[in-house]
Amino acid sequence: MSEQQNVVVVGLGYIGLPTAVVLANYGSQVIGVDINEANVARINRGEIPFVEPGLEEQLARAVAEGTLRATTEMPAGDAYIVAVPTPFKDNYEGDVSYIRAAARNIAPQLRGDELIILESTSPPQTTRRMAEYLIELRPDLSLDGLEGKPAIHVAHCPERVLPGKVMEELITNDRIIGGMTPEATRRAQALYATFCVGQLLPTDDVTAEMAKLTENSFRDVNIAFANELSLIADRLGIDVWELIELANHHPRVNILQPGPGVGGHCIAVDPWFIVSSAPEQAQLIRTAREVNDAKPEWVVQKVKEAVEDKAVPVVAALGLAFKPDIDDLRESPAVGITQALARELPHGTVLAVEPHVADLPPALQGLKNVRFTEVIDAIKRADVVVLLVDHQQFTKLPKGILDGKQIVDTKGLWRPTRALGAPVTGAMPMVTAAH
Ligand code: SAJ
Repeated sequence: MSEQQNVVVVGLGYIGLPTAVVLANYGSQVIGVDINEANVARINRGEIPFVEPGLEEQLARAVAEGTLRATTEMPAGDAYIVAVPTPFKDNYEGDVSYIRAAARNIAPQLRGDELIILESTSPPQTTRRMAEYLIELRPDLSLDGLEGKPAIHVAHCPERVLPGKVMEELITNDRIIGGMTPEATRRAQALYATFCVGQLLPTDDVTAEMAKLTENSFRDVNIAFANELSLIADRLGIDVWELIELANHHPRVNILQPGPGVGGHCIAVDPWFIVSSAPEQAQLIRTAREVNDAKPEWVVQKVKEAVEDKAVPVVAALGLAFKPDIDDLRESPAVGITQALARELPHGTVLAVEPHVADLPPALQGLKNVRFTEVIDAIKRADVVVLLVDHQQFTKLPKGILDGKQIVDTKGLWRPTRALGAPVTGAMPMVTAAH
């Protein structure tokens, strides 16, 4: 693949940096661009600005071999990969301002014949709008090579890697390659083929955008189903985890797990891009988002009910991360629940436990009645223990430590196990008086 040796990666975050590193180690000459000067300096020293297994060694190698360098100034290149954030605005529409800013910086560098790939998860038709914006800024170029104007080749190739396994999944995952033209698809396939051993599935740009959003919406809708079941089961006084386990014995049923809500920066965000692009049609996807977003408040109410008779309640909130066994607290329902408990129980104390971080996150710092506490100490002091994340650590508690405590177990981690098929011995409501 000689025609695209100079690759510019725009945005050196959780996706852009690993992508730049992998490209550099698989034969491309890569320049990474980011507005964060401190991170650019760090990367040029071979140091990573965030934790991702395997990234540091590979970055150090690319920097040492001179195949990757970082800068704050947009250079010229044969191919550009845009991997900038696409958050959502207050009205749930996708905020594409970082993509437009990237396009504004790329436009003056173009000579014609470049490949420009958008990797950021984006609302449908964003790639198209980015391409039109580039042509607006550079009317001497075109998207089709007609009228004697040199063409630029634009594609959407969404990232689908799982945080924590990025370096592996970048190489092994299949990829969707959505070119605006067959030539753009062909060139993007050739670029990803330099490092990706998965299938490179050709399609158009809008289908590629929707495929990424659809994957995360599928998961969101299925988690919402589990979360709704947890509310129904609680009302009926049955154990939702047993219910799901039994239903999943059906050969065509595979229900996900309920929890305190859906966190992270993908699944709780991406479905809104579909909803805002087709609000009348996206009924189920919207409702699923609402069901999942309402779950934290339901958990807060359960804790409040459990401490009703306590003049000065002490609540141990176990876990702050957005999923088990990681240190990532972004968009975590556990943080929101802990914050709400502190607000709604001003006369009480919330003992926040998170074994994967060194201190309380900014959202909880400065709250007078929240204390960052070690797990055993927190449980011993608490009237109510609310389990928010099913970290490994919380499965290995000393025997009897939960005796006499009120428990709100949002992950079913401490439910008494009952052999399937054994007679039902009693309902296991969400809140129990003792364990
Ligand atoms: N969750 C549940 N119940 C479940 C499964 C998950 O409540 O049965 C919760 C988790 O606790 C967490 C949230 O959902 O709060 C999301 O976690 P996750 O592990 O489902 O997904 P993410 O956000 O870490 O990564 C997802 C992945 N997408 C899919 O699995 C379809 C990943 O492959 C994507 O690359 C990533 O989003 C992304 O960047 O879009």
